Amino acid sequence: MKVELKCISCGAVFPPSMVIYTCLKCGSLLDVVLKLDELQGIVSWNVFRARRFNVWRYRELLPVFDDSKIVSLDEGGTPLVKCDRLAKWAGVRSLYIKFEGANPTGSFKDRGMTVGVTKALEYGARAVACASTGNTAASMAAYAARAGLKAIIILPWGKVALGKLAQAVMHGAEVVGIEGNFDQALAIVRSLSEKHGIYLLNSVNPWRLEGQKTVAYEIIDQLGEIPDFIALPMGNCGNISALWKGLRELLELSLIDHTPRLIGVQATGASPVVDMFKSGSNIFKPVENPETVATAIRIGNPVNWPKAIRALRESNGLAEKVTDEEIIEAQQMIACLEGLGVEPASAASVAGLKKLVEEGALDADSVVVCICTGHLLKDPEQAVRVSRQPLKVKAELDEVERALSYIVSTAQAALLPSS
Ligand code: AN7
Repeated sequence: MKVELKCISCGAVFPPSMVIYTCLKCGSLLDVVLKLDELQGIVSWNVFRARRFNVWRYRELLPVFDDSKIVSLDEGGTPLVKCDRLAKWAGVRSLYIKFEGANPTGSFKDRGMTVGVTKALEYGARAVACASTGNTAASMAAYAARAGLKAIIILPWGKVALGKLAQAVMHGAEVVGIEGNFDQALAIVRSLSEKHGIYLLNSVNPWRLEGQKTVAYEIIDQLGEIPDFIALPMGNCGNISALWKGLRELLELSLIDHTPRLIGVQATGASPVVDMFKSGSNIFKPVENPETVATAIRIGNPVNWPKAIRALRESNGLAEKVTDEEIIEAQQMIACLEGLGVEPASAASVAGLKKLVEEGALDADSVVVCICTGHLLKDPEQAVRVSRQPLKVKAELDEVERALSYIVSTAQAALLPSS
């Protein structure tokens, strides 16, 4: 497969053998560019669908050169769940949730890590590193363990959800918490990686996005049609960049004849990309002290903002920011109306959709896919905090009945013979 690294700003081109993360000429972001004309007529939905449903179903579109080095946990192939009751709540005709919590470590990051950690092995790295709000850390730790690589993680102390921290330490990563936020952690790990020759696995690494783009392939593959909109949360903005790249590749390969519009959602306390997009400005202003209950997207200076703005503009997309209250309400609705457990950041996609419908920015007759990026169990403390607390009573039937008096009488009406 013909592959090159190309700067998104100055167009400079570099060979895939170089271990670089940004343009050597101007410092801007890099795209992995695949020569898709060689694949015309070779790949088709039928070719893909004859294979197992995971990230590697789309092997021809994944720029890995040595199959024997692939590090996989059978990631991807996640459910696309039709959510009729939630659709009604959000105010759209048709709504699907792409449930990324079903990935091996419970988030969409696994799609990127299977490719990213494989690249680390191809390059001959001995250690990998990332800064993280939690999910990247959990995923990298697991894939590094499977690959036999050392994992180094820098995270914002006290701001990473318990489930994610549990994964990172259990998989044997070296974890350092800084007295600072994600943006500071990312700046530190970028220097650390450069100085010590440690392979960097944040989403500034363009190979990781190659794995993450498969969510675009899967949504079309599963739905069998092109949705009007795909909504997702934005943090460091790797996922929206990857999603858009995947969609453009499908278009170039004539596997779709038009692209969906993207909806990028951020939390009000961390919304630099939404603000820039809505203002129509070309000047990016980072948020100094980002804050939100959705700690996964508590990011004020997203490294991939230029790719995110490009994705939103090219797709004729929409952007919205949502409050913590709106995020929590959406999380509860997804859980109670549909039985899907997602973490707060993931619920932001649904909260943003509902808000856009209310504002009249989005046609209620639309077919929408919301990508729910991470599992409820990632942040169990938040889930307990915002939910009705369990009742504690004596171990006696009448005590339990008294506690349940309302619900027991309703259940009785439904099941007891009515004689
Ligand atoms: C559940 O783990 O940035 O816009 O360090 O965990 O691609 O950054 C996590 C991000 C959305 C945002 N949903 O994705 C990290 C990290 C969940 C997330 C995002 C994240 P990007």
